[in-house]
Amino acid sequence: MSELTLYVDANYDSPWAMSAFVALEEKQLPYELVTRVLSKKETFAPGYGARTKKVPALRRGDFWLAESMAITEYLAESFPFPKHPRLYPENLEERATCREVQSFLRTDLMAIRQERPTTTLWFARATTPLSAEAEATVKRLVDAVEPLLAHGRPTLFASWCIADADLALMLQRLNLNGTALPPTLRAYAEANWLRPSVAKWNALPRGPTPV
Ligand SMILES: N[C@@H](CCC(=O)N[C@@H](CS)C(=O)NCC(=O)O)C(=O)O
Repeated sequence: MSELTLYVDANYDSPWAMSAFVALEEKQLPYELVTRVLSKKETFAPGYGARTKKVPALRRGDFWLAESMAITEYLAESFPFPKHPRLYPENLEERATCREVQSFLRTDLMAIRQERPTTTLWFARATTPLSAEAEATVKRLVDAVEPLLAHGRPTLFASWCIADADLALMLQRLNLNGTALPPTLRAYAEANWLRPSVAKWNALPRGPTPV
């Protein structure tokens, strides 16, 4: 049995599960991927040790950890650079900004998250236009991150960090559903969608509809 087990949703459409998965892939760690069917409340079954009863959860022996940012920070500290690739920038301010972007994506932008759920990335696309509130939220997102990407690189900073995967997913909610983004943001989202760790998540076997 591998030392690390990552529990994710059986639809592979949790953005937070994707973040933890990408972190393990980027760290090049061996791990076992286990799914739970959320609609069947499988995270509430006996034996599922995550305090939050949510995915993602990381198990390392008897130690269980939920919350995607806690997981990615734990992986960063447990398997540090230079033996393992970085998840967070070396520079203090860049590292703080990486966490700022991660936190913003997790705690805000609800109108985008509700009207462009992640099922529209991996199952059927959205069929209704964005509400005025969602349009305003798109503007706030674009205004927040466009200056960070004005350099035109496919990464927020000189090297990739975990916030790149998280931000690309948020932007793809819009791009893949036909909302026009500034060209730099669109190119950034599409480049990150093809990054091997993210592409591996995208290629996981999903049924035709969510379970
Ligand atoms: N803040 C958490 C959010 C985790 C979360 O909301 N997971 C959802 C799937 S996206 C879940 O497990 N839902 C099952 C439930 O609430 O019963 C994180 O970043 O990991």
